[in-house]
Amino acid sequence: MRKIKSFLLLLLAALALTGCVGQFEVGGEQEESAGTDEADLVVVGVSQVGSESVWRTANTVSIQKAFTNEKGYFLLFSNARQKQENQIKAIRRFISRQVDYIVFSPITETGWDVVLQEAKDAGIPVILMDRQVDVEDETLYTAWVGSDFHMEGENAGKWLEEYLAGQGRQEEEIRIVVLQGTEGATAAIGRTEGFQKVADAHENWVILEQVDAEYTTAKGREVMESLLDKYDEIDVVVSQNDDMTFGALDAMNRRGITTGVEGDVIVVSFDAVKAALKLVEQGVINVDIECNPNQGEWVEKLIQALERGEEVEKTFYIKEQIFTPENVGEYLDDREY
Ligand code: GYE
Repeated sequence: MRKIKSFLLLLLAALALTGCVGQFEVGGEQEESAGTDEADLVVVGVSQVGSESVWRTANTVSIQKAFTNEKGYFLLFSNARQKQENQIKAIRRFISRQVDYIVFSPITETGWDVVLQEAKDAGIPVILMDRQVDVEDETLYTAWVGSDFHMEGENAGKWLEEYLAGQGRQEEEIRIVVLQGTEGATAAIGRTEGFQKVADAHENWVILEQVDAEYTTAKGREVMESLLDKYDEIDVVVSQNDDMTFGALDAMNRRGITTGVEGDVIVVSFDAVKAALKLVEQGVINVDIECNPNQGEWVEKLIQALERGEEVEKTFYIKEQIFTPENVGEYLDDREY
């Protein structure tokens, strides 16, 4: 038995030397890496939140495209499967491996001071992607690349304001439910606050309930079902990502409730992934507030600048837009995710 074990270890070592090992496991967590010798490459450790949504998968693809061996990078990619403790473990592994940069999308905003201090003490720059951290000392990270979630929420509110005005419903009571993303995540906080700001200016808007549906289709369906059990009349569903929207639509369809342009319930969604944009085109979803997942290229540009020894901006907002049945047609064909 022992012989077999040492043979396997030798084999693994030999494969590692020839650069043929495409992925490896450390401390029970799997990290995937491109299969080339890392010696002359810039080593980047990326800790991703999970694979909870279509948006997240597109975000991961953008990272993988940005950090290739051809471009001079050795990428260590770790999927935290929606658990903060897994992200903390991954960051610690990156530190002990002495990577050149740590990139990560923090699942929630709090709880990062200690591990980011460890990265700082090790002299490893940290770049935040997508979501932000709430830390005492802002120097614990170098820069952040992501979306203006507050503006996204506000845009959803402003769109609804105009839409209802167009229907002459400024005086009528408008009953709204909100499916929120992961509690404590920057995207959920910003979208909630931004929408609330507009809602506060309308006495006739009644937010019946805001419920955490974790950014997944399954949870979106479950939460929507319980809201439909509870409230006889819902005029608007605001769903903070497309995956939850798919679940909510399913729950409504099953009860014969129609949605969208011609339907009973107005649906406001976020992300704007291709499958949802098709539903916008069909008039099933009224509006989709874009959140752009293609952040890899921007993170890579930042790292290039840091490699040249340049100063970089602390915050970098990605451009995004709003899709309605009127404009969606011209974007649909080119949508990759
Ligand atoms: O909207 C959702 C994802 O943080 C912007 O997380 C991101 C959100 C995105 O799972 O689909």
